[in-house]
Amino acid sequence: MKSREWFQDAKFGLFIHWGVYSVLGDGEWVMNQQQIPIQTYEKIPTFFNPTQFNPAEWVKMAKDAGMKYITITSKHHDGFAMYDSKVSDYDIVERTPYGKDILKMLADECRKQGIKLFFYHSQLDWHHPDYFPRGFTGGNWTGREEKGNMNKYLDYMDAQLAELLTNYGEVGGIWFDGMWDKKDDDWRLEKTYQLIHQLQPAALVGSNHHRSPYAGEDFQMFEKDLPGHNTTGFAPEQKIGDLPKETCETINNSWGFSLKDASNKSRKELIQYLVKAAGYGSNFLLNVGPMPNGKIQPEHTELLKHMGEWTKVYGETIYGTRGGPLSAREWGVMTQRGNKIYVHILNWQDETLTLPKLGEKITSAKLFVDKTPVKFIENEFGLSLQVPKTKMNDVDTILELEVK
Ligand code: FHN
Repeated sequence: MKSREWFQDAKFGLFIHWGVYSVLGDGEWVMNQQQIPIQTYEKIPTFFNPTQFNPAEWVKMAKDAGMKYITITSKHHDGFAMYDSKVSDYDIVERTPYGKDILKMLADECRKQGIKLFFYHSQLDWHHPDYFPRGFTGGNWTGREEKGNMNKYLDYMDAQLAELLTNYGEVGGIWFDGMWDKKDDDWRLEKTYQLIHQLQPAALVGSNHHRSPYAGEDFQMFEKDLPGHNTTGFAPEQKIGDLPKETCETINNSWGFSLKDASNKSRKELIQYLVKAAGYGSNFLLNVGPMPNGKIQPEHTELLKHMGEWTKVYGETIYGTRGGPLSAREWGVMTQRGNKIYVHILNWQDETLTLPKLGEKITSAKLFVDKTPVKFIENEFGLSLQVPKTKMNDVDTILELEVK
C-alpha cells in the first residue's frame, strides 16, 4: 500500500523501449510487421553493440526532467531478453557483441541516483516455441512448429521474472504487456502475481491488457489515452477502477527507435499531457526509444530538458497531488493537495472563468507563479475567477486556491 501511495505521488516517469530491433530503426514491432522469420531475426543481435550507452546519463536526464521512475523493457514481444538470463541464451550477454547486462548497469545507476526502476515484461513472445496456441500476432512466418506447451512457456516466463526480481535489487514494479494477444486464455495470473509479491512485496504489478484490473494488480494503465478515453480503440472494455493510474504516451509516434519518425510532440503538448494526466489522478509515463548506439535522440533529450525546466517551477502543483475536486473540462483540469486547489487553465481565451461550486469555501486565489492575487466571486452560480490577459500563460495558467 505504501508503494501505491508513492506511485500516486510520483506522477511522472520515463518509459524506455529498447531492444535489438533498434538496429533496424523501424520500431519494436518490426519482426511482426516485416514478417521476419526467427532464424533471420536472430542475426540482429549480432549487430547490436551500443557502445555509447551511458546509464548515468540516462538516469540524470530522467531526473532532470522531473521524472520519479524509469520503466524499461526487459523483454519485448520479440522474446529477446535485455539482461543476463540463465534460463535462456536468447539474451544481450550471450548473443550480442556488446555482451553486457544493460539492466544491471541501469539498476545500479538508478540505485545510486535514487530513482525507482520498473521492468516492462512482455507476456506475448514471438520467439519461444512453447508460446502456443498462438494469438493473433507472431503467426507461422516465425518458422515455429505448430505445437507447444503454454504451461512450459509460462514456467519460463515466471523463471525470467524471478531472475529480474532477485538479481537487480529493489524493483519498483513489473509492467506486463501482451495478454491482449489471446485475451481469453488462461495466463496463470494468480501464480505469476503471487510470485512477484512473494519475491518483492513492495513491487507493484500492472498489466496493459486493456481491460479493467485483475486481482493482484496494483495500478491500472491506459495506453495513449487519458483514463476513460478510447481514442485509440484499444480499450473498448476498459472501465476505470480505484487503483492508482498511469497513462503512457510516445514522445513521437513510436515506442521503439524509428529512424523515419519525425513527428515529435511539442513542449506544450507534452507538458499539457502531464498536467491533464495529473488532473485525471494519473501518472504520465513518457516513452523514448533509444538508438542502437545507446544514445537517446537529441531532439528527445532536448524536449525532456524543457519538461524539466517546467517541472522545476510548477512541479509543486503536480507531484503529490490528486485530481479534482472538479473532473477534467475542456478548459483544463484541477489538482489538489491539503487545503490547496490548483486550477490549470490549458485552453481558455477569456479573462473570466466560471466554475461550478467546489463544495468548499475559497479563502484566497492567486496566480501560482508570482502569487499575484486573483479576483474571484463565489455566489449561487458558482465560482468565477478573473485572470488578466497579461498574466495568461500559453502552456498552463495555474491558479492557486486556498480552501478552509
Ligand atoms: O505492442 C505493444 C507496443 O509495442 C508497446 O509496447 C505498447 C506500450 O504501451 N504496448 C503494446 C500495445 O498495446
